[in-house]
Amino acid sequence: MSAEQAATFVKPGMTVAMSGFTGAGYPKAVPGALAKLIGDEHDAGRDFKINVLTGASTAPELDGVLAKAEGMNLRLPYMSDPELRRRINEGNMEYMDIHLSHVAQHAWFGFYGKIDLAIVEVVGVTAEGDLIPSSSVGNNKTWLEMADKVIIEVNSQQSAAMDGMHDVYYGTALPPHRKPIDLTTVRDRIGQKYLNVDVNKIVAVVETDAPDRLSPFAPVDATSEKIADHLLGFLDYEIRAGRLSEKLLPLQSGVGNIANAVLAGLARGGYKGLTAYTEVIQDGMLQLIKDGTIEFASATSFSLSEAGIAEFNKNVDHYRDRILLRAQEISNHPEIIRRLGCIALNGMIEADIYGNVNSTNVLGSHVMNGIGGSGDFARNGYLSVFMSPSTAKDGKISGIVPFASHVDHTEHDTMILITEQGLADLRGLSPKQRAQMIIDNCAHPDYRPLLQDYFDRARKESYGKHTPHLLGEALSWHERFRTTGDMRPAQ
Ligand code: 0RQ
Repeated sequence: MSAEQAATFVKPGMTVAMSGFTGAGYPKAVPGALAKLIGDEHDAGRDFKINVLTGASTAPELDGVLAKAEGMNLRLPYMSDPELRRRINEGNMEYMDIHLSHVAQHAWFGFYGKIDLAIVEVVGVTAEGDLIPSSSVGNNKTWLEMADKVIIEVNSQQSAAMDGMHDVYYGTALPPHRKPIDLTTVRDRIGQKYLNVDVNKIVAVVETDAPDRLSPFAPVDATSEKIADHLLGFLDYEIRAGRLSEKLLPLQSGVGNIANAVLAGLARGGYKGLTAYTEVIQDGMLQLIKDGTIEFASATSFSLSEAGIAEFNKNVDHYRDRILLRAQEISNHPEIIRRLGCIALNGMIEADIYGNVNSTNVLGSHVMNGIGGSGDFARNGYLSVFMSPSTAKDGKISGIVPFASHVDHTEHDTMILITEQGLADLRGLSPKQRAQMIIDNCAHPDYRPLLQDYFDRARKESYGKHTPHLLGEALSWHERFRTTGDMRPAQ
């Protein structure tokens, strides 16, 4: 049926679970028709808002249109749409930022209530009535199982050659009946190619022919290149120290320009035969798979630019043997991440002198995208690395601050911090040793003396001397930025 007809199955107050992960595999047509319907209802003076659950971020055709229509009461988990971000930060709707590995199980635990409807994009439907997953798997298995009703969008623009690239695991259970997940290498297939669906729940099938959101990346700049070089130097050091082999351990790479640039940098490192156990395959990773730097990658979605999609479609047979897409509860599963010993590489907004990392909230209050899977990997990885330029907004903001204005990853989860200034290896160090290393190696020269001054005074005047802080001053840099537009004090 048409998207307009299908959208009429959505009623005010419903919890609607949709496909989509980092701009891939989200429904392209029904959300737009729904936004129109919501707009019409609002014009007629009637309230119409829904709760929207997804895998991760989607695109303007989903988050953007529903945000513009003021159609969402609650949204979870990770998002990156500017319209949606604006409304969340204006305080006009609720947003819950949740570890991506938690979403499916929390839904099963009943933490989000009943799921009324699932809207899921697929590449096709098999003769047996199974669904061929699209460019992301995300939480689709859970949404199809839990929802009362299901709308399927069949997108003919998604490459049919993706058939067979998915591994959907149906072995998860609820505590106390859980069993170990038998995945011991990144290549292991533990599930099935297709998603199951109870056909009796399907109320609509909508055909679409539209591309995924195309994710352009900033060209690799000198700052990102320096960050990548510090990381490469560190990996080399670890190999020489005998803590890593030349094949490293499975890489996880976060989203964003820095992460993409770091992956491109790995190609320069001369590695061959690496593996990835990650969430997202960005352009940088596709390139590494193409040139043999990475020989196998497991993820839950693609997030490619136009050029990346063209490259994938051109050489799909090459990629099909080297990529598996899994449900996000498996791609991000703590048990597996710890077993495989992933090297977690994620971006950050700021870190404090002790290594607490803020990935999500600018000035402690304005959410950027959400924690995504960074926490799943940072807590459980063999190594957890956080990277960022040492300053933001033309030097007016320091990426290294006395006290993080919001904490997503505690000091206990941060092993390595990298800025273009250098790398701080925090393993085996006490808080005061960590602070000195972060100030010396990662802070920008404009801010280094200020941080040193704060730390020196804190060591003398702090209430306790284990993690010295001047509480009245700890967030003063953020406050100064708010009032003067610059974290640096006026000269
Ligand atoms: O904003 O474009 O308006 O200038 O943040 O910053 O330096 O381009 O870095 O693209 O790597 O993103 C943490 C957001 C970094 C990302 C974050 C501003 C900066 C710019 C982007 P502008 P950069 P990146 C797996 C892992 C959490 C989720 C995650 C992220 C914009 O890495 O979302 O890791 N991580 N998931 O100017 C104010 C600061 C700032 C700042 C940067 N201190 N204050 N603004 N910015 N630092 C994938 C998934 O989970 C799906």
